[in-house]
Order: sequence, then structure tokens, then C-alpha cells
Amino acid sequence: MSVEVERKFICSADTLKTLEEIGVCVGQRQFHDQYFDNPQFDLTLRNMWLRKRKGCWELKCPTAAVSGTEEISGEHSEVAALCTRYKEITNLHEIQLRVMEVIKDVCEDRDAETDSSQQESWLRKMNLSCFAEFTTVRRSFTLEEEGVHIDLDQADFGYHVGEVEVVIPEGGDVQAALEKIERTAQKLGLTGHQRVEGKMHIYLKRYNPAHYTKLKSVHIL
Ligand code: V4E
Repeated sequence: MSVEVERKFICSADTLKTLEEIGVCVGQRQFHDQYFDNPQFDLTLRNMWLRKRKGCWELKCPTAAVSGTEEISGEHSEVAALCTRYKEITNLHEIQLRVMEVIKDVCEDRDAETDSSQQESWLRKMNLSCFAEFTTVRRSFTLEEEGVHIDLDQADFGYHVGEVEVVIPEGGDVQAALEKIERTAQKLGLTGHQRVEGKMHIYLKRYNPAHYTKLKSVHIL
């Protein structure tokens, strides 16, 4: 299982120019994301993000801190505060198990009268429905620095955001990932000292303020 360590940034014209000079554009793609939760928001209130992208299920959830080994010390704590770390699970069976651990209200009867689309019957049993969906056009870049990946996202509801990402194995070297992200941020001339909002922040703020307020109140967003 992999862990994504990433720092989002707002890509100014100057940043884009620098990125085009020092990075290599490795392609552009478009994808539609659908995010799912139950009416009580049991998943997202636990910072678990279940989505379907290009026909595949993905679950992003926080990494469990391992005592001592995951302490981010000294100069890295400032960098760490600008970054997020999420585990990404792509195996459907494992996703279903993780979701079931959280959603206690599983109802076999919910599926009784519909036998069409059996594939998605687990969603109905757990009362999961789509609460957000949007399309993203993503341009991806790599840098000489090994393992650093940069995405520039343009969401169809009018939000642009960049992210510098380093993927490590679970239990891998978070500090080294943060150092790579910091060096990249410096090369790109990123100066912000505040976490930049992701697409979901803007989407929910705009289209589902009640859900947004709940997540804000428990500091998930
Ligand atoms: C983890 C998370 C969400 C799921 C979507 O994650 P995100 O990285 O924003 O989307 P995307 O499309 O770039 O995914 P990728 O292709 O990199 O896998 S929605 C909200 N969160 C939590 C979250 C947070 N609290 N703060 C920040 C800055 N980002 C995400």
C-alpha cells in the first residue's frame, strides 16, 4: 500500500513559467471523480474519502501514526504543516472491509427489490451515495529530483490547484519525502505558509455548505 505525501499550491503565472522551464510535462488527462458517503457522513467525518475514478474504486484515508517513528521534528514540522499524508487503497475487497468497519448500519434488505447493477449492491447495503462529482483536467510534470511528481489540476467548477507529490511505501521515510517537497517548493518559488485548499474544499463550500461546515467543525477540512 502506498502513502501520498503532498503539498498543494496555487499556480501563479510565474510558477507555471518556472515549472515549464525546470520540469518535463509527462502528459495531460481528464477524469471524472464521484465521492460517496452515507447520510450521516460517517466516512468523511473520519477523513475517509471513497471515490470512483475511471471505473476504479479508491479509498484515501489518513496514515496511522506509529509512535515515535513518525514524529516530524524541527525544520520539517513547518513543511509538514503544509502537507497532507494519505494512504490510498485500491483493492475493492479491502476498501469494502475498511468501509464496513466504520459503517455499522449495514442493511441486507436495502438491496432486495433491485437485482440490476449487482456490482454496486454494497453501496446500497451501506447506504452510500454520491455527494460530490466533478471532472478534472490534469497536466502532470516530473522533475529531475527523483520521485517528485507535480500535477496541475483544473476542475470543471472553476478551481485551479497544483500539487507536489511524493509517493512512499507505507512506513516509508516521510522526512525524506518532506525534504523533496520542500526543495521542489523552493525551486518553484512557492512562498505561501498556509495550507492551500483542495478541490473538495471549494466544491463543498459552494455546493454543499452543510457538509462543509460539519467537516470544518471537526477540522477535517
Ligand atoms: C484527502 C481528501 C480528499 C480526497 C481527494 O484528495 P485530493 O488530494 O484533494 O484530490 P486529488 O484529485 O488531487 O487526488 P489524487 O489524484 O492526488 O489522489 S477530499 C479532502 N481531503 C482531505 C484534504 C485536506 N484536509 N486538506 C487538503 C489540503 N487536501 C485534502
